[in-house]
Amino acid sequence: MHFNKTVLAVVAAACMAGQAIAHDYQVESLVIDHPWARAMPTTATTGATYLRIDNNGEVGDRLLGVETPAAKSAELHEHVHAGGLMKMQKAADLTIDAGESVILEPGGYHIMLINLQQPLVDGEKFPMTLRFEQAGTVEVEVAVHKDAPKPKKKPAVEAHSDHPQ
Ligand SMILES: [Cu+2]
Repeated sequence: MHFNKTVLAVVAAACMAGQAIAHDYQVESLVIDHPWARAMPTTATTGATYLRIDNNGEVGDRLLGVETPAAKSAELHEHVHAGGLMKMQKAADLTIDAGESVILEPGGYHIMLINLQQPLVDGEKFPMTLRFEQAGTVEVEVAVHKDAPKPKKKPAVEAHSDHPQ
């Protein structure tokens, strides 16, 4: 009796936590986790979207293109250090190797929204379509936040990049 109650309480807590953070999408062997964009002043014409892609498959994939009704165009950008300055530039595509993860985050890769068609308001969402070479297309909902969400704990595979072997 007492044991059952405890188990139920743990399960309930896990479900609630899952609902609060569940915001991921699966297409073939790719998992796209928590797409979000930073809230911008209503006068802004550009914005940036971030997300994480896990490739749980046996073959690598590439993000080839992005489209969203929220902007006239969406480009994959990367930040590079040039002459002591940080600047961003268009990246041709994004490779997600088999068993690896790629994180688009502030200061790194991001999806640049150019000529916003609607303001990016904190708490709102907009759809975005990602086109992958292998997995095809997937539509995700991008959540608009004022601040970067706390990163989830990283899976063990990412530790491998620290050990070139
Ligand atoms: Cu950019």
